[in-house]
Amino acid sequence: MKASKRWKACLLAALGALTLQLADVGTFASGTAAAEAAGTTYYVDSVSGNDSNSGTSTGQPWKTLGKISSFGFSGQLHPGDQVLLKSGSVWNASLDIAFSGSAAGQITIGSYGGEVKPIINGGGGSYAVRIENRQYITVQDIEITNFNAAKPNDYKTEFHRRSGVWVISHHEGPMSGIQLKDLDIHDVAGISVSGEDWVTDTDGETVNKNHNAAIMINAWEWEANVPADKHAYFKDLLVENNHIHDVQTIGLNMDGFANDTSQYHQNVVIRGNTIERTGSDGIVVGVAKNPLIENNAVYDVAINSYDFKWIAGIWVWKTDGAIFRHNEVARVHYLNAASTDSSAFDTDISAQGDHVYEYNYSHDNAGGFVMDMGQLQNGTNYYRYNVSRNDQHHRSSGKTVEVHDTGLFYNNVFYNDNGEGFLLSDNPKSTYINNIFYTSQGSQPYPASPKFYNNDFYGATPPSQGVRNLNVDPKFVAPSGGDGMDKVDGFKLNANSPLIGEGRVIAGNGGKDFWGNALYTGSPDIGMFEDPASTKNDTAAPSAPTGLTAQERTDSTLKLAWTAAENGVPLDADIYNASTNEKVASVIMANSATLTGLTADTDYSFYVKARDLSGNVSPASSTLAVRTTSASIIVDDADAAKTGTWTAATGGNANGFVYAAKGSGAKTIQWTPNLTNGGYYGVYYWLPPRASNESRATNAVFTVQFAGGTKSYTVNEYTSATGQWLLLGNHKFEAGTGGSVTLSDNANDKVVADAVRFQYLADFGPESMTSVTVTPGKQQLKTGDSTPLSVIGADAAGKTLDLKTEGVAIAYHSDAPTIASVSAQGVVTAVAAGTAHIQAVVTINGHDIASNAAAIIVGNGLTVSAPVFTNGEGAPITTLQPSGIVKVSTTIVNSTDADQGVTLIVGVYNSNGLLLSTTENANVKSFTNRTLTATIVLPANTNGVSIKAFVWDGKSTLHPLAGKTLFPH
Ligand SMILES: [Ca+2]
Ligand SMILES: [Ca+2]
Ligand SMILES: [Ca+2]
Repeated sequence: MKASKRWKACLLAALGALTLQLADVGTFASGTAAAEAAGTTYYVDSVSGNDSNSGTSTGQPWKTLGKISSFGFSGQLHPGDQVLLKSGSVWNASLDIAFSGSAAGQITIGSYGGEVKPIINGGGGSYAVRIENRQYITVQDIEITNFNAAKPNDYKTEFHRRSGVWVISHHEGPMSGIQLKDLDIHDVAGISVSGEDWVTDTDGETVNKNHNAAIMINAWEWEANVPADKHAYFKDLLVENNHIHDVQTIGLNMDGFANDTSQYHQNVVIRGNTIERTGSDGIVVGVAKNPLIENNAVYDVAINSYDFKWIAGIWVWKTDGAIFRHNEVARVHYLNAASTDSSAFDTDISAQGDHVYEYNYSHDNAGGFVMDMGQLQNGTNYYRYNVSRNDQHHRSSGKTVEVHDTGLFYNNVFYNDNGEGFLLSDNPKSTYINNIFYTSQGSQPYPASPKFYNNDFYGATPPSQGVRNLNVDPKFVAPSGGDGMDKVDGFKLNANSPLIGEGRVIAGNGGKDFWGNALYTGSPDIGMFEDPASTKNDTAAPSAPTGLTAQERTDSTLKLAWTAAENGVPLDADIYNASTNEKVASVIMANSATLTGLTADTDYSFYVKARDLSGNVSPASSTLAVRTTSASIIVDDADAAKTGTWTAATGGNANGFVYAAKGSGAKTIQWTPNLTNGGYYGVYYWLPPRASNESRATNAVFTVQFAGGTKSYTVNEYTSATGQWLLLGNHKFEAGTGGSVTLSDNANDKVVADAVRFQYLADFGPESMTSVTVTPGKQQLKTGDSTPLSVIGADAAGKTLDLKTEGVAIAYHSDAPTIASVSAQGVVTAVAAGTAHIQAVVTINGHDIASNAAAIIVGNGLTVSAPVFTNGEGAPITTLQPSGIVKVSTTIVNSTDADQGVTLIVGVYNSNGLLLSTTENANVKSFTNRTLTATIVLPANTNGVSIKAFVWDGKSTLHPLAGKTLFPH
């Protein structure tokens, strides 16, 4: 018996459970600037200025950017000073900001003399404006470009490291107080064509697209031993109200190198920027602690590239917490399956802590609303009060929501009226509450693993595995589309919406809806709108839960079950330890919970209180007294009886383990427990981890001697060996030493022997079973596929047991073996097209129990006809007309819906084989023939242009269509 384990409550409800640890959004300083210091103002005029002037009046302006740099570099600019560039001036030069303000005051570079911003054309160098190892600098109200006017398209054929504003820090300690505001940055012709591929630029440096941005913020270190106070990062950095457009680069990219979060960028605010028509990503923030990214509008991301990869609208990596709010992201582009990503938002690699996405408007993005990399440590991605409108799922995974991290989605609107529907990741760590899913795709398939509570699924059948998911018209005010946050107003609910007052209380919810209405008015509403005028309110507490019982007991766990409902809906519940009145577990909308970490052979008592959707708490249930079972009994190899010589090895479960070379049965080891009480036990074997070069038997035979018989289990000690308890089977034993487990050296290679564990299961075993079910009850296979079936027994109370692991006889029968055959072990093989049924007959206590007949539908998979090319009127075409319309049609025969998600993709290529554009068609999801048609608009110049059609089966690689695939040919 283990000494008192830590009291831990683990939640496991019949329908899934969740601990709601909701993000509490902190308040952020707004890119804190230095204190205001009175300073001198200098003026610069590219037309009438003269560097010999004093610069201190509009009548005595300087002329060049070089004068600013040299004047500042020689220490003549001071905190509080301003250097203003005259409206209408143009400099074909770069500006090096070689000076710093201080905590006493910023040095500001700005403009004067009119509304038109002065222009700095960088001319194709690595930057137009650079701030290197400087701080307390504000740059504002300037128009900035950076391209080579003599070769404006050189970015297509050459590689240049080019940014508009380049802020760098290296080896000089943290740099504070950089502010970039109201800049107009465009025509920055950097590297956008190579995705994440590394290329050698014109200076011989190895770079990729991530080194180029309209605003590039770098912290670098290239030496191993940097003094502690010299690590490079930024503090109090503000990028606000800039207009970045028509660039061949990322819009804004902030990177860094630190691994220690104390050297992450701090107090970073990216606010109010408009970013349009970029070469790759919109906004990327890396290596930052709690960056705030708010009120930005990002449109047509990556439209200026023809070879991008892994891009997204706004995303973060290696962040320790982040907030994205009130941002609009629209039309993030996508080229083909290789370009992937293309989502609006992304929590990317090496992130940790809570990331909050709230009040954002995502629409018409090719790769969907959001993705993550499944690497988030010690945190949750929270998505609340956002809208995703007509986001698509053109990415390698084919998902609108591509998530692997722990994520909680609540009170969002997913709206789709373009027939694409939503495809959500089948992620068991995702929970959806109070969301509206509105789709025109009637056969919407929702995944099985996420937890769905109290959402509205309109336009398609709600997922069956959820709890209280509605299927009603939400009655939006007037959902429309288009750019601008005001276009979201149509997703408010009409006063007669059936979703008002039907939501579920969420604690720590941020306090307001998308429009700033307080949470909650009366009972919560479903969706992103909390109607401030609603009067619907539930203030009545539910009745006390009834029927509290211990459904399952082990030596360390108890599964409690009860009944508590309001209007037929299971309620939230809190489980209390009755002797301390401490809350030990909570569940969402479920009537059971499994408590873990308990002590064996110990008395406990519990009561339960229920909470309704509005948070009203019931009286306590009656108290349940319950005792955990005896501890499991472990017999180590050291205590087992051996014949022959076994060799000792270190490691394993306890006191090392032993092994024997392959033999013919002369060497045996027998583990014999001394059981204090009779009954059913789970018999487990500890398989020590296998060294990578170690050979082991794949057919070690373990024989269990139980009350009334023996059963042998073949264990693959080679491939299964990661160091874990493996269940051999559940068997009945008498009290005492009559039972045992035996292993011999009669195997195909070395056998290893460590510990055996007997886990008491109480009075529960095969003879309790009254019904048998073969699962899955229906499945579709392609000819040649093989798949194992499960055989599950259930007793009258609904407790289940996997009978394939029991010592019971199971006979399988196929009613059409020429279509689907079944082996003695219950493995089905699809032989030919058609439908067969498989039944299992289980013999228990001398009588037979027959299972359901599981349907096996066998098909031949996918066949595709040759494509037909016609013009807009349906007539066959022989030439490609400039700007003409081409329709491409093909017929798909999809013999099983295991191939669902078949897509026709048509690409237009130039004479060099470069993809100019693609068009995709909706999916095929039926068994029958289906014609797909894609419409292409040709470019104005069709010299050398060709069209190629593909079929994407949603699973592996692109399949070119059979037959005539290229036009012209
Ligand atoms: Ca309400
Ligand atoms: Ca109530
Ligand atoms: Ca051992």
